[in-house]
Amino acid sequence: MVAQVSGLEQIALGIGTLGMAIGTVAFIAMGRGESDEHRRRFYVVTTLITGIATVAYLLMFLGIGITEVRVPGEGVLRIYWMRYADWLLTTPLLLVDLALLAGTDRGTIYRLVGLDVGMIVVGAAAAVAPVGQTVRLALWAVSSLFFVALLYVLANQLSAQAAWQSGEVAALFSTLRNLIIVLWTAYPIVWLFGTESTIGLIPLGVETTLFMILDLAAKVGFGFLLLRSRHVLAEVSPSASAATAD
Ligand code: RET
Repeated sequence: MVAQVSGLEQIALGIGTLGMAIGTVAFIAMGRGESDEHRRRFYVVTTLITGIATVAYLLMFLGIGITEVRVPGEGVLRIYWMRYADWLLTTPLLLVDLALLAGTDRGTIYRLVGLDVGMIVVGAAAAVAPVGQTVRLALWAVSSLFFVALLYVLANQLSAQAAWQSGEVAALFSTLRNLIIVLWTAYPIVWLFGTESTIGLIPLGVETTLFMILDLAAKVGFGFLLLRSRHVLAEVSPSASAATAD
């Protein structure tokens, strides 16, 4: 469905498209000449993240990926469902990047990705379902439970496994993990006070701008911090988790 996009929404989506595209080109350039198979995975995964987001942002900018949802008692909401398609693909990849850095085991990766997918799917349902505010808030709470469980795994299992890495790798892991904890926590807050919940303290143009800033920081900012540390990536031990695998 192609919808009219204008004003602040369009400016924010335009900046988002450009920012993601610049990040993608930069990450491709940074990854050129990287021959080590293990290190290449960081470049491939990170480039994929911003590449997918570039397409999602361009489509939203063009008015594709927007739907109108009739909410009982509230009227009609304009919902950017493309966001959730983007997040469904890219948030697991961000977690894979962090897990590769920690040198974690497969079980922990599956646990993280499972919780993440649960969080996004329930969040998407809360946004697009033609249900009233109470059900929307209940689904937001369920999605937030997945999120809290995800943060728990990040702060516990994953951090314990990263502690087996060299000092510089463990320090980069801590920086990126903290960045994720802070930035990702802002999403449910913006959502709650934005239009999807129907609380509507934050109008759609401002909400689109806030998500754009968060998305650029969580993808391009995160990617730069990770990939600029070439010598640190060279120190990552893929098997560091063997001692703690459960
Ligand atoms: C929703 C609403 C329901 C409650 C929760 C949410 C969490 C979303 C998150 C999104 C992260 C997106 C990222 C994008 C990067 O570009 C779905 C907003 C908990 C954490 C990191």
